[in-house]
This record gives sequence, C-alpha cells and structure tokens, in this order.
Amino acid sequence: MTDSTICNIVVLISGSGSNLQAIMDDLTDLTSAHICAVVSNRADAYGLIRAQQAGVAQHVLNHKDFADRLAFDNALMQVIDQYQPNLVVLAGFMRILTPEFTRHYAQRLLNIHPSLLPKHKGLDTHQRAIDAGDAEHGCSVHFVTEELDGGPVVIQAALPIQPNDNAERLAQRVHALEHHIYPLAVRWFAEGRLRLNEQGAQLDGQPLASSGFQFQL
Ligand code: NHR
Ligand code: GAR
Repeated sequence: MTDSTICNIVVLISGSGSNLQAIMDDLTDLTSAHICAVVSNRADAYGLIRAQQAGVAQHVLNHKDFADRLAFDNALMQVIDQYQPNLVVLAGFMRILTPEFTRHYAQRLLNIHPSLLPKHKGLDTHQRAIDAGDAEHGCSVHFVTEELDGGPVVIQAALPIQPNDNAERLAQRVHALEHHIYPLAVRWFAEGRLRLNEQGAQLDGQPLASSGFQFQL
C-alpha cells in the first residue's frame, strides 16, 4: 500500500468474531485501512452482529448449499471481489480453502492460527499442545498458501502452559494474545510495511525470521 491508497479489507469468519472485533477496534483511527465487508459460512456467527453494530456489510454463504469445495470457493470469491480487497483476513474461518482460492488471493491473504507454528497445524490445537507436554503455546499470524497452516509466519506470541491447564483455560489466554497480534499484523499490511514476495515475508523491507516477529506483551 502506498501512502495515498486505502487498504480495502474483507474479513472471513465462522464464529464469535472476537478477532474481527479487535481488528475493527484497532483500525478505527487508521485512515489507510477500511473494512469493507464480513463474510461468514455460518448464519448464526456472532461476528455478523459485531459487523452490523460497526456498520460493516455482512454476507452469509453456507458451504452446505454448494456441491463441492470449489463451487463454494468460487461463490466466495465472487462475493469478496465485489469489494476489490487489497487484503483478505481469515479470523476464525473454519473451512479449508482450495488452491484456486489461495492462488487468487496470493500475497494478500492472512490467517491467525492458535498454535506456535509449525507446531500443531489443523484443529484442536490447545488440547494437542497440552497432550504433547509442551512448555509453551500461543498463536501465529501467517500468510495463507495452499499448504494448510503452512504459509510464511508474520508474527507469533507465546505463553507458558501451567501444570494445571486445561484446553479451555489455555484457549482463553491464547485468545487474549490473538487480540494483540492480529490487529498489529493487519495494521502493518495496511501501512505497506508487511509484504510477501519471492524471498518470503518482509517487514519494513527486511526478511522476517521463519517463526516471524516475536511479540512480547
Ligand atoms: N486454507 C488453506 N488452503 N490454507 C490455509 O493455511 C488455511 C485454509 C483455510 C483455513 C484456517 C485454519 C486454522 O487456522 C485456515 C487456513 C479449518 C480447518 C479444517 O479442518 C483446518 C485449519 C484451519 C481452518 N476445517 C474443516 C474442513 O473440512 C471443517 C471444520 C469445522 O467446520 O469445524 O474444512 O486452523
Ligand atoms: C481463534 O482462536 C482462532 O485462532 C481460531 O478460532 C478462534 C476464532 O475466534 N481459528 C481456528 O481455529 C481456525 N481453524 P473468534 O471468532 O472469536 O475470532
């Protein structure tokens, strides 16, 4: 993004939308970014109400209404492209995307994943971190590629796992960290500071380490 352009953003959700809320709250004072729309694959996602309350357009596309993943993703791309987004943000979006989709938004698609990538890709990450006996756990923002949870990491935040932790308590503490790092990553992208190119993810023209920027509270 150059100084004179506004970064148009579309956010995809499936659930509560607390990351969406954190991003909307953080970007209110940023003139270089605009959240155009929120799209959910579930009609009952609470994040749709958050969008409505913030005056952001909402769309629901139920994946069950489509014959296969590609038909769903094609419809999703049509909805998203109405807004000509510079950035598409997955915020608790729970459907695996086809290579057609990830290629279409290459270099402008971010996700937040609740683990210290490359550890614990996929689902049920908090329980898996406990079961593995990990000393720490956390969350990562990454550029999305066709490799599930495998794209270049932008930023990570870690916390210690307590001896008496359960998945629910751990998830709550990780969530609080997510609400710090996701708005920061989106802000960096909107300000033109964060990019993905052939060399990988770059912040302020410098390559990021493979585990991304390490955020400290
Ligand atoms: N798509 C691609 N191609 N690459 C990524 O890195 C993606 C992606 C789609 C979503 C988010 C991801 C996460 O952060 C994400 C990253 C859903 C599943 C999943 O198994 C896995 C990872 C992620 C999101 N979804 C099931 C499915 O069949 C449905 C599960 C459900 O509905 O509860 O799509 O963890
Ligand atoms: C977040 O913890 C996010 O990391 C996770 O879902 C939660 C969504 O919360 N994402 C995934 O598990 C993706 N598979 P939110 O709707 O309140 O932002």
